[in-house]
Amino acid sequence: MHKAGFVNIIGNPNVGKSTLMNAFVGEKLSIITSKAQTTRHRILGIVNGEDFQVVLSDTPGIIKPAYELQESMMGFVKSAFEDADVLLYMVEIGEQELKDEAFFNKITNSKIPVLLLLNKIDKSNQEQLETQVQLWSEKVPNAEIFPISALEGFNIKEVFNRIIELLPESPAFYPKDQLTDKPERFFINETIREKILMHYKKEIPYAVEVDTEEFFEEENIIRVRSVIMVERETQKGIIIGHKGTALKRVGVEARKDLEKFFGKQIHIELYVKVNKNWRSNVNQLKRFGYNN
Ligand code: GDP
Ligand code: K
Ligand code: MG
Repeated sequence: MHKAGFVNIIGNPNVGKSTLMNAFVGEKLSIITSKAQTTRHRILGIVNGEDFQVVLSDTPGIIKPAYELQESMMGFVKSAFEDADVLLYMVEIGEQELKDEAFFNKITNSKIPVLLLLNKIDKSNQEQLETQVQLWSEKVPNAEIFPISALEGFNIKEVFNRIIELLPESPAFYPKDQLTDKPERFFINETIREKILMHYKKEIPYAVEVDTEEFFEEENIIRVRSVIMVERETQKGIIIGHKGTALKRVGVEARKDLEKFFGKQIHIELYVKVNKNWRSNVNQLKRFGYNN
């Protein structure tokens, strides 16, 4: 018998959704930083076995949209409710507030099985853990609760086994050697964006989008040319930095990660361009893959 289905990870920003998805897939498909809104898209990660295929989807954290880009990000979250066989609702130890009541009601009224993953238990003690498990079992009575550490891989296997049990009998949806639905360029864009999130402060990370305009794969090397889009001239100066050192660091760190990801040498050419208000411009957003 072969099982296959869709498993969607939802929850507040920064609880560890992308960390979990990468842990399941065993590859860094989703970028991870300590900043909210690191994940902007819905990203599929596929785990293949002889008699199963689990199609996970990582989504942006649940927020109240303030501009067009965020509207689109929440569209990805909404669709995650609609096509799942199993919902993974992730919360973190110490989390109290539910940022969006409507989403929370969808979870508690879900007809789809819900696994509530209480993450980051590596940061808690036994007493705190027991209190939190009690709390969440009252808040979401329809869920099965798994205390986990996505970062350390604790209890991950148990969650995975339960997912497989819950999946319907079905042939695979994607070829068995496929890991994701996203093209190579997407991972280049995202890796560069991760480095920007890590190294620049305040509004810079949120004003940035990356677009890989050229991608040439040769036998021993991949050559790419990517543009970093910002909204204002001053932001361009900050991204580049004194004598270009700041931008250079982004390029060097992204290259190291991407060489691991592709298993090949990579040459990245980076440049910065001002593109006013791309976050509010529907046509620009479509171009960057936010149409959903
Ligand atoms: P997302 O916004 O829900 O996708 O969260 P991320 O996966 O980007 O993680 C947000 C932050 O929490 C990052 O700094 C992670 O390293 C950290 N994190 C994720 N899982 C764990 C965990 O199990 N334990 C601890 N201590 N930190 C974690
Ligand atoms: K994050
Ligand atoms: Mg994320």
